[in-house]
Amino acid sequence: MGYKVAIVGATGNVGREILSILDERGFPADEVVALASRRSQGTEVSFGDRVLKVKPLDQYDFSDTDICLMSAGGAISKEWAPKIGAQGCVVIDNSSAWRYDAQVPLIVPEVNADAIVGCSKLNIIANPNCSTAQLVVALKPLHDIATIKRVVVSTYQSVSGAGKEGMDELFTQTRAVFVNDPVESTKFTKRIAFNLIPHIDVFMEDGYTKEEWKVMAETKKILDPKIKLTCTAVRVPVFVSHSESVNIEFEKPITADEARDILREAPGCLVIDNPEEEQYITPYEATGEDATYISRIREDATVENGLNMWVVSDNLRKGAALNAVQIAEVLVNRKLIKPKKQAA
Ligand code: 11C
Repeated sequence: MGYKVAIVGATGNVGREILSILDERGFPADEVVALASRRSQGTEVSFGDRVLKVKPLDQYDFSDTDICLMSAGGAISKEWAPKIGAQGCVVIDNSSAWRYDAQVPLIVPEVNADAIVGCSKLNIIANPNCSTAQLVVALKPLHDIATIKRVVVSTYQSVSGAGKEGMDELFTQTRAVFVNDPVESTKFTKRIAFNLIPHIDVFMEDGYTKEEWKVMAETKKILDPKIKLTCTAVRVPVFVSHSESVNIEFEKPITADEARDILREAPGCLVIDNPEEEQYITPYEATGEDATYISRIREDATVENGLNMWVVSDNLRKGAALNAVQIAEVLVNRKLIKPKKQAA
């Protein structure tokens, strides 16, 4: 007997990706239900070779559903995740609504799967921000060996991080430039086509953006609160996959060769690093893939025990949908959840 799984936000970029990853990985689901707002009722979404008709969230009874994968924005999660959790259904939430709640585990399975145990009384598990997920997958194996003191990260984030509207705006603006039409910005604060924008999410009082704050706060919660981290987050005219330039200072010595060897063996990581043969990864190449790619590993001679590296991953997969499905797999594989139908 398998699990009953609901996807909230099934019509969005991440919801559709969750459906395709559940199918690709053969998740042990007997039934998969696609949910969204009433506006999307009746819309059809693909699940493998099947077509699911989207049902309205507010008319759905979660009492016989085991796992709810949620990706419908913070306001929906804030309101619905506790109600769904109270019906005995474990919510894996992709929004930022619950990530910083001390009662809610924030999980990247390659890094802190053990933190799921005794998951919150709320029955909510949070999925991190996309830029954090790929970063901690690459940092964790190095932290285990040489203890990270400080990280300086600059992100190059694709427009799909801002949803379908972000992708549409890059496409429309690019076409407008070619046909000499006026270029209008509605989703982003400035033009994104043939440009980049050092502003993702709102500005905070200290001058950082909320996106930058998220990377700092989440890395500490997932990996180690002692790590000092500073971030500059930049939107770039790329459709899918986020890239990061990462400068790390360690407590103990570590060479670029040692880091390469460690990362080659690390879960979720794929090292492509032979610049002489032009072997390094770009966001275009990482799209549709599951790995966190690491390239350009080199020593930083300006500090003691310093390394630089380039980290790229598909933000809709490892940064969102794949990580959420991997959390569900941990629940199943570690027998932390039993199908309700079997339990009855
Ligand atoms: C972006 N990282 O690229 C954001 C999207 O907290 O889950 C994901 C926001 C979040 O715009």
